[in-house]
Amino acid sequence: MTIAARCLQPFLTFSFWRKAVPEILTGSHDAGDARFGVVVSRFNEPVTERLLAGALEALETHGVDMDRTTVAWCPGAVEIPLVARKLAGTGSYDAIICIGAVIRGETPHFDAVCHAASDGTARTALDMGLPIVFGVLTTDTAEQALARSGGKKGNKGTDAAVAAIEMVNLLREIERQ
Ligand code: INI
Repeated sequence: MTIAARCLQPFLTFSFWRKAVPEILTGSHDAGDARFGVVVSRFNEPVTERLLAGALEALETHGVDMDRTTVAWCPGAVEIPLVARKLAGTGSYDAIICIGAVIRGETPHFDAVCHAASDGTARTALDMGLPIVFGVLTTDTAEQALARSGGKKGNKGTDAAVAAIEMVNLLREIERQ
């Protein structure tokens, strides 16, 4: 900083012509004391168990106490929203992480399963006022699903867990306003 700029800085900072700046709110990735519920569907289990492993590993890495974490297994992605809603309704969790794998393959009702899972999850989050994070893969092939569950394209379970932590902290920041 030049000497002139250093001399002017106090005036610029405190004067009425200072440019207004927005307040920025962000959620940290430090889980602190937050409690998480995880819903995972059994359909395409070779994929969903990899997603679950990624999610639990991420939670632990960010400081979550596994003794205060619940994992609920359900049949398929269609059932995820109801289980998420029930977990949210207990009041015991700060966020719910939803994990599943819908693979198009030859499945004629692929779109219906995807919509039921995604719309139901989004609605549950709004109804319950809680972060309900969508870690459900929707892919055309099993190879694409494996690549996104700890393969070449990362792990969507990990991403979902990190998003859940961030959302808990962002909502806390907003509530502190
Ligand atoms: N459920 C899934 O989680 N993934 C799928 O790919 C899938 N396919 O392809 O059909 C699937 N179907 C089952 C569905 O989620 C329900 O469990 C079932 O319809 C009973 O309600």
